[in-house]
Amino acid sequence: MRLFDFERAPNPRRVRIFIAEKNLDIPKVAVDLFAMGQLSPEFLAINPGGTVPVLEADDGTYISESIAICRYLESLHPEPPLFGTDASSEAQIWMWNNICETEGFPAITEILRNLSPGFNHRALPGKADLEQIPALIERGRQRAHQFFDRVERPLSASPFLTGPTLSVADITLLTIVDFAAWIDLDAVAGRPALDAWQQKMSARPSAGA
Ligand SMILES: N[C@@H](CCC(=O)N[C@@H](CS)C(=O)NCC(=O)O)C(=O)O
Repeated sequence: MRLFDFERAPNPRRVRIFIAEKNLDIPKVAVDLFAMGQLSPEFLAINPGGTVPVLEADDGTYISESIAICRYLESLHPEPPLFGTDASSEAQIWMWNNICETEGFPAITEILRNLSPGFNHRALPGKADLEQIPALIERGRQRAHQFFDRVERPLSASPFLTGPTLSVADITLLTIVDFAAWIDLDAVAGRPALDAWQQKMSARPSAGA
């Protein structure tokens, strides 16, 4: 088993944190996004979407999408459970993870990719030559604040996003909160529950993975 990884990028970090919480040791293959390694013919043969992370399973199949990699590892290594233990907890975890993936991550990505000169003509991942759209920066900021406001309520009510124990949804959220700092968006300012939760999450050894 091998993980195609890039140390600086938030989605691979999600999987590395998950692996650390599971106490697993999976060899890594670095794909240098700064050198456009994700668009090399060799890597595109592995993942035509041109994104990391990708897990090469022991049966030779390739799994892209962070949540799919995490779910695969959960099946192989159920302890500690990070996808819930019954119908209700599983549903809450998938619900919040999906909210993070569809509302949180895209908001920050939208700002970064339309703001940073490094993403000029690469406004979306992949090979397409796409212009930046400056109007999406402000829209992304509004979307991001709306998202961080939304997670403040469950974090005010329980220690973790979906209840008393850590789940994959917390891992996804931590990477989004830390990713927001890349575009100078302070996610925790004025959100005391998110602030306390981020400090707690950042103190876990897995956060450094
Ligand atoms: N939905 C994918 C997103 C993967 C993704 O966007 N990865 C970024 C790094 S965080 C990437 O590889 N970007 C390549 C590019 O921008 O060309 C997942 O969950 O893993």
